Amino acid sequence: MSKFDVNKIRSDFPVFTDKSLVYLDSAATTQKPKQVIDAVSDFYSNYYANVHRGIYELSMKATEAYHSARQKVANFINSSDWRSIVFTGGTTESINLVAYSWARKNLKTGDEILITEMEHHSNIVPWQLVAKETGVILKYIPINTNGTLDLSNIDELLTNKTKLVSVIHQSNVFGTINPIKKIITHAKRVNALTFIDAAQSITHSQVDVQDLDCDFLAFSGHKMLGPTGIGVLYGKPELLDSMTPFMGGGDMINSVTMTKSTWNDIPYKFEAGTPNIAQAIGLGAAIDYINEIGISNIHKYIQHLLNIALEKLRAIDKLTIYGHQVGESSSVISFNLEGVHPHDLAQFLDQDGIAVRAGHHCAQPIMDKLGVSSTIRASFYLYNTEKEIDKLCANLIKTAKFFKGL
Ligand code: 7TS
Repeated sequence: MSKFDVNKIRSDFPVFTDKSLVYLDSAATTQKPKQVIDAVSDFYSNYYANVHRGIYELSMKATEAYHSARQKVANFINSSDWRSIVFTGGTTESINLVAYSWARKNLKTGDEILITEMEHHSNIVPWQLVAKETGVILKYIPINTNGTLDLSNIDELLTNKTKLVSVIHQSNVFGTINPIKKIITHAKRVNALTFIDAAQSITHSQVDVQDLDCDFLAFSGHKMLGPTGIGVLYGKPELLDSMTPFMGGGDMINSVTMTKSTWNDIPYKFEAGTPNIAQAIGLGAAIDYINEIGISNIHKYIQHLLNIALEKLRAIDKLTIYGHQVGESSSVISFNLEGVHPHDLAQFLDQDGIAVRAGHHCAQPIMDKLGVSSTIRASFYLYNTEKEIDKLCANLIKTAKFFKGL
């Protein structure tokens, strides 16, 4: 870990001037370094204007910065074409865009969409809505209780009726990293399109859309040090080109008459109205920050924290960890402490400044499979420390003792 200086990293995050804060909820959203906050503030303070409109310097500067952010995103996921990057409000909006602009337009009764039981609700509900409206059948790759996908029946689940396979890259509950390349290869055999939900994985792993050869991929800026309100839909340009817009309005048209309109080129066709300019610029700054440290260094550091946390948590009596038994996993640990409701436990931890999430993590099918209503979830990012893991474990032991004594 010699090249990775966590103290220097922490000093970039204004929130950590509060030394008592132990922030272990980065899977929900990450804290922001001053470089991102400053980039957003600089835009609002010094060159704020709308994009794609004015023939004046400020607007041109804003447009340039907005475009540069898009190019940074394209480079970050190794897309060779900036037109493949659609700015959205977040992963949820990216998935809904495809559900509206592609699925509702191209699928018919009896066609099938294949997802997994491991999905976040945002990769379940949009497809349920499509299924309800179109008669499409929604099928699920099952999960094992150890937090992995059960791919043993993938050949039966994929049929010539399967038109889309949409899969979470890294589970926001188990931390499991799914074998998405293998799943994409299977999907291609039946000519299904593929959609990868990279909301968790993008934060610490090299996601390469050319290597994956997926058709769509989505993620959120706020989970990777960027602002809220900005997300990305990657789509293969020819596919995006063939799709009709999700929303109508300014900026997404080529021409408008009283009777009809024609569409702008991609990606603008999918960005109706004034976009989230400041947020996109902030996302660009977040990518610069991540690149400066190096995504592989971030990954190594998170794996180091994960291994320490797993070892220490496993040593705590009556604590059940969900997942992390076989295969690849990262950054997220869900667990329960026998006899303590996760919400009570989260409140106890909060009293000592430890922020963890308690709940179903927008993944109720996983909770059903595990036979629990909720779990505690601790998630790590580049600014967390071994000391914080020690504090978490010490508090868990203290809380367990307290509840035993009741
Ligand atoms: N997909 C995954 C894998 C996620 O973890 C999340 C958010 C989303 C999609 C939705 O992202 P959004 O930015 O559009 O909301 N996950 C979580 C979480 O685990 N706790 O809070 C939000």
